[in-house]
Amino acid sequence: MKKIALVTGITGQDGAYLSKLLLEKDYDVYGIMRRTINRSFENLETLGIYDQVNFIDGDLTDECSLINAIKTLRPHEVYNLAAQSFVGVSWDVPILTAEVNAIGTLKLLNTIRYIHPTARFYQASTSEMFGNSHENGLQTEETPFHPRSPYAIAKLYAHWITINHRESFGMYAVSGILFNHESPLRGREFVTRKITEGVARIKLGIGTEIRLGNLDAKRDWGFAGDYVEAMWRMLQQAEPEDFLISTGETHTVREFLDLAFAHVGIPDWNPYVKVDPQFMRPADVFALHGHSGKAKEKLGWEPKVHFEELVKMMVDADMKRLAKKM
Ligand code: NAP
Ligand code: G4F
Repeated sequence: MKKIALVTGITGQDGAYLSKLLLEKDYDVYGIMRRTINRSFENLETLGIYDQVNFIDGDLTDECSLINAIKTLRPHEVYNLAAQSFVGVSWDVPILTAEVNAIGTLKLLNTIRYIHPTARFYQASTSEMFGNSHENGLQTEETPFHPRSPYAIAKLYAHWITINHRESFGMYAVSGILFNHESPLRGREFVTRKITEGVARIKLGIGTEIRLGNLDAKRDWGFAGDYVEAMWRMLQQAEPEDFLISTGETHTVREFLDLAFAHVGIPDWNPYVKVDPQFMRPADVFALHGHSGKAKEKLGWEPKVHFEELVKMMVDADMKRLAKKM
């Protein structure tokens, strides 16, 4: 019999890559999908799997829909990827962010606890929970948390309530503390995609500038396709444990700009990039740099795609997509 996986956030970047991986591993894949006027299946279509996954109407804030999904499917594995995932907007919609990211996670865990407690549960935690906290420049599973945005604070609640369900009720519930991971499917408001799309537009003559905020921020950027493999491995262990997932390399936004512009033959990006205060955050996280030694040792997981290759992959994808429309 095929294993059943339920993925919240199936239409997002990670939801699409994870669904592809699970289908390759012969799972029946179901996704909880919000009702909107124009449903976005773009990511699933881009990966060519739209017609291979199944959808259940629901929303993380609506407990009835979660009960329906868990009761109907009785899934072997539940991946909770749904979130208001944009840090920048979380100061503008802090209550929504808390209701989806924090209380939504509690509702899902609680539903599993009462209806189908043997389901294995993955929570999409984040390096944003560390804020500016580090140990000699690095973050590990042991680094203290100090969240600096409504997004990260809500995610920290979800992280601890996941651990609490494991410790209190013996559930197989784990949290993956994932550092930034990107791809051609990345949402357009995130800095990497904003840059690669902007570079492609400039190169094709349909754009003139990119407006950005803090160019000195440093992130540990990996490839989403690699990171979903780590999520799946976390649910295949003998004992439930939390893991940090990162590349171990950190780069500034400036370095991302250097590589992206150089890849299309523009050596100096200064004339095209404007710093705009509207993209500065009330409290930014200045540098993220993860050490994923535990994941390497226990999950046998390592990133395959490195920074330069990731930047080129994203620029090439945006060039191809936009050129087709011209
Ligand atoms: P994403 O592309 O923004 O996708 C978010 C998904 O959540 C979308 O499918 C969205 O559905 C869904 N969603 C939002 N609110 C919902 C609600 N109330 N009920 C049900 N679904 C809802 O995010 P991602 O980059 O794939 O990230 C996946 C998860 O990992 C998120 O929880 C994010 O916070 C976390 N994370 C991401 C990274 C990263 O670097 N990508 C790093 C660490 C942790 P719609 O299509 O309807 O909007
Ligand atoms: O691309 P970002 O918006 O990603 P951020 O804030 O690191 O969050 C992403 O990664 C987290 C994992 O660490 C996830 F939990 C979260 O869901 C999301 O996927 O910003 C990255 C950096 C920030 O320091 C920001 O201030 O880039 C800086 N930046 C500079 N100019 C900008 C811009 N960010 C955005 N989005 N837009 C700009 O114009």
